Amino acid sequence: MTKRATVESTADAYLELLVARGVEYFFANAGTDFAPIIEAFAKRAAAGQPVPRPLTVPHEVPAVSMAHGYAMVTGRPQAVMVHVIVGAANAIGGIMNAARSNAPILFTAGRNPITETGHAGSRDRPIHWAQESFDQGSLAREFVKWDYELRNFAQLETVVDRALAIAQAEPAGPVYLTLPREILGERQETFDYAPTSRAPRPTETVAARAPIAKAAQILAGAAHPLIITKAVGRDPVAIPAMVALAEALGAPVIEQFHTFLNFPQDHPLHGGFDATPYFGRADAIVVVESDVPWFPSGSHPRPETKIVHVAHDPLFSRYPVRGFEADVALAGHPRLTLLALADAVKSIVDPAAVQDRRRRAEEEHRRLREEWASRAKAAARANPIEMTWVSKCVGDLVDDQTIVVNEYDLDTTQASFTVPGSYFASSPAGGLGWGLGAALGAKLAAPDKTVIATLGDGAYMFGAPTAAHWVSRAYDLPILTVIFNNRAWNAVKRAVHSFAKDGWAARGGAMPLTELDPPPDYELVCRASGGWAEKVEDPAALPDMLQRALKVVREEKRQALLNVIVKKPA
Ligand SMILES: Cc1ncc(C[n+]2csc(CCOP(=O)(O)OP(=O)(O)O)c2C)c(N)n1
Repeated sequence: MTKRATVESTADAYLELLVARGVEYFFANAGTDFAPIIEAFAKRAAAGQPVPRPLTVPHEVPAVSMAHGYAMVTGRPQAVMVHVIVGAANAIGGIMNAARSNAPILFTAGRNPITETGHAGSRDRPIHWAQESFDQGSLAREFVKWDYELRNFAQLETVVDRALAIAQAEPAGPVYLTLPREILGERQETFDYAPTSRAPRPTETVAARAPIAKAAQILAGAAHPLIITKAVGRDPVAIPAMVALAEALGAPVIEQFHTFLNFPQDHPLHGGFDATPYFGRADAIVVVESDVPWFPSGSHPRPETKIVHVAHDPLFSRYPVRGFEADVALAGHPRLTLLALADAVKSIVDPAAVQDRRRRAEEEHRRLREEWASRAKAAARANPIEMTWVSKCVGDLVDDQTIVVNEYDLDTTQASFTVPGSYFASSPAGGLGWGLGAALGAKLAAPDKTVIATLGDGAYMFGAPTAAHWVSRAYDLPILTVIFNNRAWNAVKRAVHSFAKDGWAARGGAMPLTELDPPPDYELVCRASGGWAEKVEDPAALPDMLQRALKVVREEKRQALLNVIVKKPA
């Protein structure tokens, strides 16, 4: 059974279809290629027809990051549209982030008209010659799961449904659809389409019984099993399955380089964020959704340690080189794999050994918390403010209605994230500028939650803050931004220290190419878009300032920003 809609153009039909497919938002950074789309939005508004809500985002980095933020909270892809090749080029850092974080996005760009005359959408601007490229899809191709150019009206439904289905199929990720202006602008009268997508939706998968049993044998037979994870929490429902496996084994769970909340931090088997101290003893390790569980050139497991990988794609096949070895690799939905493993382990493991391990893991859990608390205590009065103290003060604000989007500097030892979907960190791709947009997208997805973006001053600047604060005000998305302002790119400095310990750069004064002094008054950037924003230099004032900022966000529903001046790294 099909549905028939009266439409004026392909663009009109496209919007009709996006709504029918549940796409709620259309994050856009427009150009001349948008003319048929803008006309269709206006026509549908005048006719009272539904549309995905159009949001103007005046820079492509936050535009893509907003769709990323929305997808990481809801799991659902939204549409992003940017201006031909130049908009796509600006957006691609964000697409790389989304690809490596498995965030589904329908990424689209107009395609420059190819006809010089003869169509409603033919070239009529000087840029229409220089903005054509030989292969526009190639700009994004390596970092999307699929790309295509819409060739004609007849294929609209098939192409959009295929794009959305591929984006969401695991491992999820962005897809790229280019939309030629002539096609979008073509006159149409009716559009017949199926009310719901009939594109194949691959079902959840789990490894066969034999490899699960083999992995369970390895784990149940180990004296010191260990679980390392980075991103299994992308699926919040997988977290109870992680708990089930950890409890079945009595094994500590380490969130190493984590980009999601993967295991409740207050669970006694949460073993912290650094696996190094465990490697000497671990005789079996389960690596769960982790592209980089350790550094082969740094601290790593003993060669005889048995390794089990659990992931949608344990090969991380989109990475050119990744040499982490495995004795058993269990592909499929980690939630199902972990539950199956937990069941298999329970039936064969020695309960006394589990009890014993659990007792030791709990002791270590307590010891670590004491160590982290004393670190915060020591930092509390330090002036200039220390990063640890900012982390502790922000950490104290986290409740079960908070989402933190962390691009760089929040130290999670100083917080206690326990609710699935409450913590998100930068993509493994590390394209800076993600945090501000992702926090706005998260707020759009979870309007009743308090969203806090914790950003380095570097990360803040990469996030096109003028555009992001504008979006926050224009679309009523009040978030709290906390800038950890060390007036430097410390990550780059750290890389230099590790590359050339005590070398020229480390011994000299100001390290070239890593300094951000003199710092702008970032609070003024937020105030320029109607936000409440202050600079904080006194460590004792920080908790109160954070409370005031939260009040602004929660009660006045206005964005807030704290520019926290912290100790400058060497
Ligand atoms: C788009 C992009 N450009 C450059 C880099 C390289 N880079 C990695 S970390 C970093 C500095 C981050 O600075 P900041 O956010 O202030 O945090 P800090 O390192 O000072 O803690 C830079 C420039 C990057 N990751 N992404």
